[in-house]
Amino acid sequence: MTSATPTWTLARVLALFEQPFNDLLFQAHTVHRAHFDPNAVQVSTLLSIKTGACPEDCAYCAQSSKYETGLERERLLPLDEVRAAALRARETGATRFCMGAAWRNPTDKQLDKVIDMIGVVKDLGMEACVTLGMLTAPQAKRLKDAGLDYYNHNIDTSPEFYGEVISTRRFEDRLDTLAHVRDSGINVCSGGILGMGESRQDRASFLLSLANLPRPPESVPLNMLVRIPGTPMAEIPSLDPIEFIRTVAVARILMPTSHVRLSAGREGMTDEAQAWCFFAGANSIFYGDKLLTTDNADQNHDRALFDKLGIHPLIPAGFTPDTDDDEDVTSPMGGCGGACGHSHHAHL
Ligand code: SAM
Ligand code: DTB
Ligand code: SF4
Repeated sequence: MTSATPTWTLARVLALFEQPFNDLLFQAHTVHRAHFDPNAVQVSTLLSIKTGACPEDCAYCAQSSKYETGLERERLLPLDEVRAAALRARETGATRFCMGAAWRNPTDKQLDKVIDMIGVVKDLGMEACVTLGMLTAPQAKRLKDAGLDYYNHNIDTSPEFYGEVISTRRFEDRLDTLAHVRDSGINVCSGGILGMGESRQDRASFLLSLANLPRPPESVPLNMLVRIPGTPMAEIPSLDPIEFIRTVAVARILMPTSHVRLSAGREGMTDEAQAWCFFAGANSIFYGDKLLTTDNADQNHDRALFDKLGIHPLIPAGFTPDTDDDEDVTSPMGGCGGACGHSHHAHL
């Protein structure tokens, strides 16, 4: 007998959503335990390497040039600033460093600079991720050759709701970039935003689109909309946290081996809501004071939350921080060297 992978349809995904909360969470947690250490959470830190003045019109975004959000545009960060930020991220316990640029797509010259940045992050022994907008196949290949581990490119929402959010590029354009990333051998990071006024059916269709990619993404960021004053989404009513938790659970069931990341919007979530998300199958977070342009959950608070929940950071197999050249660098053990009694696990 072969073990059948369920073929998900929109009706079946909606049926998952509509179960009683306890049934859904039990199912999701069971799937989670079958594939992951339920107490390990992957920790990434974000840096905006090129902020603002983006030509796209994503209705949620602080960085779109189409809206008056009061954000100051910045030039591409110099390499030494990137290195300093990555080092700080490593010191505080992140194992992956993600760099985002407010571009529709990078030029080849811009890519040269990003490739240097990837080299710097890899030299620090960290996993590297970038999100630069649309890519061509040769550009994806260049990033792979530079040692890039993950490329983030979100589908953002369902194909049906997409037109309400962005008009300057198509859903299919996103899929093309994801295919180039996949074909190059880079791990795919793709997810989206919840709470943009989409329906539950849209949330189901959004997750189904990710699960039905030729291969599901290795990493699935789920962002709760951060309402940015000046954008068309500034006044959207907030999504019920219970519905957000349900969405995490459905993502876990549909994509059993993907890392599901609690991304933007954690700052506005209670500890209890985050704890439920971890139970439902979320096993990655953005950690650090800032996301790209907005504040993230406080680092001390995150450390305390991990302690309260008995969660430890996941140390990836290839994580080999080379501390020789950095006098003030502590290890991903958080600097205690095991002296605090957590020697069998790293902690933040
Ligand atoms: N410019 C590139 C692009 O869009 O492909 C990369 C950076 S972009 C800021 C990365 C992702 O961040 C977006 O696709 C979106 O899912 C998420 N994001 C941006 N602004 C957000 C907000 N206000 N609230 C929640 N998520 C947001
Ligand atoms: C993703 O899905 N979320 C991150 C990352 N990918 C690049 C970005 C969140 C941005 C939140 C709004 C801001 O800080 O501007
Ligand atoms: Fe530009 Fe990315 Fe923001 Fe869209 S989400 S406006 S592409 S920076």
